[in-house]
Amino acid sequence: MIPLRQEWPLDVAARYRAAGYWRGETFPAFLRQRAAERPDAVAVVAGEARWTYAELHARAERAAAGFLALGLRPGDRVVVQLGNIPEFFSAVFGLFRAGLIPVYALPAHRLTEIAHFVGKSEASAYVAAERGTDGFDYRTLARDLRAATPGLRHVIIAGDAAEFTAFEALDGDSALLPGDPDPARVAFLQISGGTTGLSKLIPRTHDDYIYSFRASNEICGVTQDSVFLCALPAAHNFPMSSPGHMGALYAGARVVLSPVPSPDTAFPLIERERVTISGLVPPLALLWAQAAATTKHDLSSLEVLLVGGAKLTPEAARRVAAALPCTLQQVFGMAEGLVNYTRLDDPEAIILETQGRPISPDDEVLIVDDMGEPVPEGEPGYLLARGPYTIRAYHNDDAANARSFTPDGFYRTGDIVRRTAEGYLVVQGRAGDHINRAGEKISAEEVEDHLLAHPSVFDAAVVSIPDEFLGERICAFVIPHGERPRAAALKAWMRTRGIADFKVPDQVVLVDAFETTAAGKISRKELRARLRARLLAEEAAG
Ligand code: OOB
Repeated sequence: MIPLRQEWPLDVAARYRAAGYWRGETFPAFLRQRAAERPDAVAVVAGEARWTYAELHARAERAAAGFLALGLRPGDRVVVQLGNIPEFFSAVFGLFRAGLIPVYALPAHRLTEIAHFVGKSEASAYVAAERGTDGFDYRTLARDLRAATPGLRHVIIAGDAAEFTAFEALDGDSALLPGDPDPARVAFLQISGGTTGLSKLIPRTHDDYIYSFRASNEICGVTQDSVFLCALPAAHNFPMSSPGHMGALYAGARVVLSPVPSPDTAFPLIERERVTISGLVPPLALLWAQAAATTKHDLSSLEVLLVGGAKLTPEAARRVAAALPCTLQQVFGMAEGLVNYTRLDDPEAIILETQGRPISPDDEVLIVDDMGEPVPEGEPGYLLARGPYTIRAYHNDDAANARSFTPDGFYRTGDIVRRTAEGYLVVQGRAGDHINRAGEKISAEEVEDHLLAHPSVFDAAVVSIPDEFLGERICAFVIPHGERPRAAALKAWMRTRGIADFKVPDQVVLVDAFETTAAGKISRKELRARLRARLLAEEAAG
């Protein structure tokens, strides 16, 4: 197995410890501590389940012993694909407790993606729920996965497990549980948004990640009296750590899981549980704002609504802030690390018009031009970041590491930003060819590769198109090969590729050829830019 690494230079790590960012805390230790301090406080509410800290801790201990009893060993990786159900927490804290490494997949991922995560992480086990909220049966996926990934030894299913191991039945000898992990070691693997090709794996350590949500708690006002509503998928970095369910559990607060993020489901939960804080992507925030105008549910307990994952325009921010009875907090973050927040007491103009400033005084932010030189203050440029919770490398991906990090360890975020005189960042665009569809990041290259596998597709170029509701949508330009494929048929075929539904193009445009220049072929990047510009011009012309 390729060892998991996430290392900062020794002197830098020493500085982060001395500054009190890295305190040697770990996931299993903090849950044990909360369970000891406030055993009867409710930690997780989901459907009918209301688990206290003592109960969550006990369930995690039992799951941990059960994972080891299956033959899994500390350091083994386990792909976790669980939606917003309470087992998400007993599973991941069980894995942490056993020294196992969760690899967080989203409920929307399908066979192709899960097989990639299993292969890339060399996972020994896969944990999923019987079914998703959309009715999808993960046991079917698990069957195909077993055939596709011979290294996978265990499938563990929450709910009706069929021929697989039942999560609820996991049990073992707690005397065999290991001691707490080394806080400097990798705790889990998060999935990258993926700008080029397939998703990369992001190793995060106990020290760095716990710092990010402990500091976020302070910035977002989370205390043990807070009630955090997790409406986005729990496995995503934003609802996990900004300040997220992990921040809430760290604070000893209550986490309420909403199975889906729609106002119909979330608003009754806000009323019933007196939710104080939640986080949404911009399209959902707009939906909530619209629904709030006519709802009969009492939303007055809400104090803070975080919005991020994609750009919230000032106009949209104004609408959200006006419609909801709480403070809007913009958040601009990434699974690789750096997170920026507007502060709760910032002037309105900053909250509406910027994406915030970094969490840490030791977040180093550079804004550079094409040559890597810092741009004049206030000018837009590429954002580079380095700091106490920003990774220095992806797992097992030399090519991506060479592309994504500077020799002195800055992460190239791919975002184009400018910094205001007050030190706040305004996101203006991005360098990479990915589509940010309602906060889901989709690699143009990955979608093109799938399209190219269709017999009637000669060539394909995938671009993002501004979309009023989604922020951006996926448009595929396709040169047919032989018979002209129908757009609907091509989309339906994409759905058979075992990929997340959000990667299926929203729009397919058939073209006879792609432009070339007098000098010959143009780059993919330039081609995508031209196609996009042409479509936008045509749409503007009506
Ligand atoms: C969050 O994380 P990821 O890893 O899914 O995506 C990161 C990328 C950023 O590089 C940026 O391109 C975009 O998503 N993004 C935003 C944004 N927040 C994220 N673009 C414009 N405005 C924003 N507010 O999306 C994520 C992780 C932690 C907290 C919040 C979001």
